[in-house]
Amino acid sequence: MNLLPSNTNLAASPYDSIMELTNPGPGTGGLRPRAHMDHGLPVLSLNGNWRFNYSQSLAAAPVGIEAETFDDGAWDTLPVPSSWNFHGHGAPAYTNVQFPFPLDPPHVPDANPVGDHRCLFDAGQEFLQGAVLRFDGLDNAGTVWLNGQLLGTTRGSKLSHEFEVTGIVRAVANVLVVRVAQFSASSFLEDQDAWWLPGIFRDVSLLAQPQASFRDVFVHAGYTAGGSGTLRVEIDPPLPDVVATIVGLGFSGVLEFAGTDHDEQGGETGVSATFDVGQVEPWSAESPILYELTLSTPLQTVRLLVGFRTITVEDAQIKLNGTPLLFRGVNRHEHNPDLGRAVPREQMRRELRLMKAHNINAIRTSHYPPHPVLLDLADELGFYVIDECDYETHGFEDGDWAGNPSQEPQYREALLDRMARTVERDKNHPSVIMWSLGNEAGKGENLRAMAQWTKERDPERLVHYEGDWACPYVDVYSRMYATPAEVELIGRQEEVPLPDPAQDEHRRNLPFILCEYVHAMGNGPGGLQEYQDLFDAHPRLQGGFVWEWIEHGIRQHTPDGEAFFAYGGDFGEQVHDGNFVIDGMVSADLEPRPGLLDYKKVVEPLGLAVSADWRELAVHNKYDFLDTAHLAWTWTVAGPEGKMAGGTLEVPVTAAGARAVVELSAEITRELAPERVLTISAVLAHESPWAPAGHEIAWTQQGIPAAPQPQVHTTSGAAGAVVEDGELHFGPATFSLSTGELSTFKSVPVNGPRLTLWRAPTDNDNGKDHALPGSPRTADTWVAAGLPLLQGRLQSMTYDGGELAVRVRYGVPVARQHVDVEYAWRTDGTLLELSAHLTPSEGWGQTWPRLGFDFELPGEFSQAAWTGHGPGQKYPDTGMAAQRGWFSASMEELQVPYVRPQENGARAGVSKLVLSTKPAGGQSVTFQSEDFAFTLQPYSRQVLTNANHTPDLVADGISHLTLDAAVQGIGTASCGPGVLPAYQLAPGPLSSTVVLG
Ligand code: IPT
Repeated sequence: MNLLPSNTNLAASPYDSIMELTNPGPGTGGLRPRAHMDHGLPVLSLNGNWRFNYSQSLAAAPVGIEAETFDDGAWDTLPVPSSWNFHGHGAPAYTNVQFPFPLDPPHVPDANPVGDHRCLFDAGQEFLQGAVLRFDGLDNAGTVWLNGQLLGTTRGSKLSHEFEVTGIVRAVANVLVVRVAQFSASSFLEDQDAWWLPGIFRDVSLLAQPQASFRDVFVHAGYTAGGSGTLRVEIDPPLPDVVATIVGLGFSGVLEFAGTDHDEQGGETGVSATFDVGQVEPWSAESPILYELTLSTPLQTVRLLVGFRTITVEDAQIKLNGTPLLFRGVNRHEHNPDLGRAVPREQMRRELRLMKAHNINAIRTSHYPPHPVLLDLADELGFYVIDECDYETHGFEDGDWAGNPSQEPQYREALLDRMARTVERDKNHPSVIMWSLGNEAGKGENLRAMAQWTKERDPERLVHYEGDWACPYVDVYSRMYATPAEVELIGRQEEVPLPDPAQDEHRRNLPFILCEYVHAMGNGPGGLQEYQDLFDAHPRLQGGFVWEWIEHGIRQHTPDGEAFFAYGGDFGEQVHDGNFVIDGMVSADLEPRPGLLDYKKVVEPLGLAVSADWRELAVHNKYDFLDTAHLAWTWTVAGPEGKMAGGTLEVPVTAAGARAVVELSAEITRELAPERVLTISAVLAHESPWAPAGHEIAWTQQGIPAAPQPQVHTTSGAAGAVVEDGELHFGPATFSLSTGELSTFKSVPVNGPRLTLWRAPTDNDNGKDHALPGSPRTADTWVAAGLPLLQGRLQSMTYDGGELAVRVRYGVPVARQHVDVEYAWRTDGTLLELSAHLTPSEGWGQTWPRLGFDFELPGEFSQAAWTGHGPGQKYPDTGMAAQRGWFSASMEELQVPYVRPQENGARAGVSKLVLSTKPAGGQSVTFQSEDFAFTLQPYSRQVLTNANHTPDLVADGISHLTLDAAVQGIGTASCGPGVLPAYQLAPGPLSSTVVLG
């Protein structure tokens, strides 16, 4: 028996002291952070297939893996970069605010998955004079060995980490070993609202870095009021005889250092004087002009794309080159439905092109710095970027932020390290105009220290942080999900004062942005226009960033191969937040949701309006910098038969911010007639890097496409009512004597109408209105009122020789409240007119989701053609993208495949709907009414209500049609304010007439 020395920790793993998973500090052994750039020296990508071994815990992980001689022959193969959960190892897990492990910092759970990675590579001679190994993203804690030597550890999953490998790397047969633990003390700093996805998910590279080469460059490129560019360059180390050239400006010269800077780690930087490079084209998101700057020595040429721009805060406004900005922004997480956080470059480009094509001009990189390539694209395509540090501690909020790392000294170094890694990596990007300290991390001295460090290092950009509303160390007053009413007060500088007058004075003079607003979860967001109107009205309000850009659905397949998107809880997680991760303007595979189309319309950079007499077009150029010279103009006149006339339009060039009124030609004006709609569009005159020529930027319409309503003249003998074979025959229709409902029309089985007050709750219906703290979920109030269980009881059916009157009382189980409906039917033998008079009893709640009538037709009636708003869906506070006109679509096309199925697809402002069995010709039934909405679905509302994923929506061979006389708005209560009063549907009496033909 061996006696153990006293104090031996029997539970320890031999790797504990190397991996230091409970160390709250930054990683160890790495190099100081620096900019990403084309450094003009050899780079070897180590991306590819590596050897991989997955263990459920450190205790279960193999030992000796770092040895060159370790035999990994039995290991799996894994692509790097990757999120290993997407390659058959472990499972993804989703939580929003809550941590899925005990809140016991800096300790990590024993069930801490470990991924061991091994890669064998040849480097070549060019790396032997000096080299650096770089990881661009490794979630969460890495320990790295090269050729058996420990290099160190990484902390900060979405930040770059570099290790010096000079003297360790060999020309051939290098063995790189990386042990990744899913959780560490730093997991408490990375509580972002996303899947927990471990892995080396960004590039790994080896960079040649000989002694006498640039380690780092910081380019300061400004723009003066006089129109010239200024340049100041910091070079680490301060090498002699560096030639700086900007070919596009005919600028070239040897850099002279006006001084040197020393950092804490002993590094030295040469700082040039600021010099004037002459007249330049400034950079902006609207006109992203970049110049290539080269910095050359005999050994290397560094290439940087430089944009000249100056960002300031003046008059409580953020200004770029002296001009106030308006952010039309989105929050962007990194996600791919098949790969997790390892987002391919082509996807990044596609995402940014899609954003530009939808009039988006700003990105907040929520809540961590993005893949470095994203910022290259943002510079090139033109976006204002709030670059956010990889930092969130939201799960500490419960319990009043006790132990929050923002205030804990033990986390201070790690937080400063994260901030430095963010700033240093991205400091040369003109698109980055603000640094953000992180998201939802409470308050505390560590945040102040991060802000201070940032200001000292980069005084030429702004500092953002939303979590401390007193704004003590930031340049912008930023909030999330504030109501329009509060935003308006802030816009007027009339917000509720802070207790400390000095702090209040400071904040009241800061510009305001909504770093998150209008939660794009499911059907919605409602109420976009109200915010935009405020941004337009008050200069202090500089726009906002929609939460969020992309849904984080994970593509899965049913046993019979049907694809669908999975969300939280679908992978057996014990603790999860369900579909709260599905809240984007585009699906996980980048299909625009209706909310994106609405956003494009609401933020369009032109305010256009045509006068009622079609004689004038008013143009308001809402760009911050661009005139309208890049646009071409088209007009179209449409009617029931489609496009009637159209052409191009001459619109004089209007300067940024200016307004003009253009007289429309007689060719257009003479088209004015009832049942005609004029549409004027501003489109790209030429191809741009993000859209082809002809791409629409903005549009306006004049004219109402209302179909004339048919009159039903009942002449004697046109239609008597007779009872035959147990049914009532009335003109072209038959009715059930037991329900009083229509059973056939024109020999087509048509069942209905049946009053409905229910909709399959949207995610916003399921939310709690932030504006009314303590209020219940709206959908719960509807369920409590029994709306899903509404049932009719036929009270009477009478025929007076002209009119058939059917009285039905609709009630709900348990309760007394009810709605009485009198259906009055008339016919001229061909047409059938229905007037419904509805009288609710006392005792209903505040709102109803809808007031509609259900019909069922055979499933072959699957083609809709309508007059009204389209082609997309529209609810009272959404659907700004829907135009007025004449549209058609199949039943399938009418559905919006929300990941968690819910009410969708209503077409509004409709005056005529034709349902047919074929796109053209075939049997048809027509519904006409002054102004209604319709939904047409291949499954019942109950199926839609109960579905959790799209494969649950199984067609039942029936066309389920609902005609709505009124609809409740959508709002954005899934996170934010609910439906604004103007869009709420209060229970009340109503009369409505529809003619079937
Ligand atoms: C806000 C978070 O900042 C964001 O990351 C996301 O979770 C969003 O909510 C909802 O999807 S915080 C919220 C509690 C106001």
